[in-house]
Amino acid sequence: FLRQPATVAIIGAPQNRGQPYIGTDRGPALLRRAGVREMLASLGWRVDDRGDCDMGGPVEAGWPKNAAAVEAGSRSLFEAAKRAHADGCLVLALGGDHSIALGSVAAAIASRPETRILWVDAHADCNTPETSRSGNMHGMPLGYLLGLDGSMGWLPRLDPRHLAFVGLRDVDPEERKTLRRLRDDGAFVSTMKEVDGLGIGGVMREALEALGFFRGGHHDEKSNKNSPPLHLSFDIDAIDPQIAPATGTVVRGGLSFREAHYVCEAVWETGALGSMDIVEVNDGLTDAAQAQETVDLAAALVVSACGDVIC
Ligand code: Z70
Ligand code: MN
Ligand code: MN
Ligand code: MN
Repeated sequence: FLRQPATVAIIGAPQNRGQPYIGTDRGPALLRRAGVREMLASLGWRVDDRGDCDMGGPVEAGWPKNAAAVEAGSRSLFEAAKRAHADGCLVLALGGDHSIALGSVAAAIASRPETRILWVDAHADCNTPETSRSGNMHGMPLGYLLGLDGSMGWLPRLDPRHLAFVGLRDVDPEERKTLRRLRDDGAFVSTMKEVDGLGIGGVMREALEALGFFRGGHHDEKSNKNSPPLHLSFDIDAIDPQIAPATGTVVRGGLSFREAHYVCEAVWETGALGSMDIVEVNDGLTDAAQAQETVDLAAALVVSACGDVIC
């Protein structure tokens, strides 16, 4: 594993079937138009844009909703992302709704089983078809990946000890029970309460330490030389809706602009970033200026996680 692969592979995953709104499917195009590729290139990355995966499949009734389209789309991302990992790339998945993490996280784990997952989200996304009240599969990727539902036989299993949550604040009753069990099984679970109590610096330090990254202060990336890779799954709704309003499930009290950037900067400083998702941007739900602000922030966060440090 190259600690800082010289090539970032960009894979679009224009999925909207994991949630109720049209518009998340435009995420990859919006992020490209916002200049993600150019900004990464200006940081010194070789940018290998591998285009968009087929997220196909019709809207379907049934439970969970659109199960066939979500599973097929995630499997096509799974295959494309595995190829990019095998090529030694940093793998960047542009969503699409958060159901695409079924593919991107699975590919990271299948490629390197010790991969750690940092899940930055207002939501815990650990429902199953049984616990979900909505039937929307963007609320279930971790449920499937953790093996809480066994119906997707192609998925590798995520070990809860390899998972950390940051930014939680809108968690269903059944998910709260699941989170307590996951925490007992070694997951790092934090909410906005911990951001308030410890500051984002303290939360990220604890989260990354729990995942086995640096022990002695976060500018010491040498201490992570032999660490496993880190996958960052960033749901834009982790950020406060005053700053990132263009998303389907807005929940007040989210990360500030600076906190969101800090999360990405701390991820970069591990020296271990192997893959990243940016998901749930939807330009169809706000006015154009709000949509552009959200898109531009999403693009900036990707670049931040990929090493946009001042000095
Ligand atoms: C709720 C559900 C969710 C994202 C909303 C919401 C899930 N827990 N996930 N927005 N990204 O429907 O399962
Ligand atoms: Mn999510
Ligand atoms: Mn392990
Ligand atoms: Mn969310």
